[in-house]
Amino acid sequence: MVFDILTLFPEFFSSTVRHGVVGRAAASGLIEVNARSLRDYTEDRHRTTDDYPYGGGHGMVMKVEPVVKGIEALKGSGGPANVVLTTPQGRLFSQPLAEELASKGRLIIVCGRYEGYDERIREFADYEISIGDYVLSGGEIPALVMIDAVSRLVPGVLGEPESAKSDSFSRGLLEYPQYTRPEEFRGMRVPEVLLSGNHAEIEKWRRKESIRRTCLRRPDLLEKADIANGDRAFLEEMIKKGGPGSS
Ligand code: 4H7
Repeated sequence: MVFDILTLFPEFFSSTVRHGVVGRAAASGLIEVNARSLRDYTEDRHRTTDDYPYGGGHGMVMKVEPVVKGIEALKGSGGPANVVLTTPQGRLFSQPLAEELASKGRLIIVCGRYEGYDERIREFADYEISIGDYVLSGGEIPALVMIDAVSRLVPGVLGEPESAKSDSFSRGLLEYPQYTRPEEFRGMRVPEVLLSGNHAEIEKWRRKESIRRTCLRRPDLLEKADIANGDRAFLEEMIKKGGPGSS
């Protein structure tokens, strides 16, 4: 999977690509992250990437030529690529969208800055994506979010293919509670079932806790979640009994 980033701040990306899961994926060649400066695609002496808005108003607008020249230069080398614009006006990023992007093989991600894009830039994009309903000062953090979420889905990046599948949002449910040593901390004990060594019971407990937690914190997720028949009975029981915490 190749990520080509067009940004005013290429240094933003260098440390991410050296750490953790994404870092190891890059080191082993499973992913590649290339950050290019938009200034490389300017042609004026001052390497200008912004300009005043037509019609007036405050702030500056990202110029069309450097972005489009950058996209075209990158498209002209390497394999076919899909172009992603980071923008608060885009489609909301989600696990299914991460899966779709992971199937593309190569993404060119444009990081917006200033007060936004010259509208004509949108013509050159396949996707406009927002990572959530809040305002950021640039598209670099959204790009990093997408790189992380998409890289995890590239075969071989997480040990076994199972690890990505069992991840919380992949099944549409929140994760079950986890514990590690010690068995007791300030009077708070690890649930007995987790110490029992009974793997079938542990599995059942985890599924139930996953559903309980989702019901309690993100009931909106339950409509789309893939819940097996046996678990559906538990969910119904929990709703009847007056909601989470009662079973
Ligand atoms: C493109 C267009 C993404 C990029 C406008 C980017 C939030 C998100 C940006 C803007 C982003 C997200 C310019 C809008 C500055 C906000 C104060 C960069 N913010 N900006 N304005 N939710 N900002 O994905």
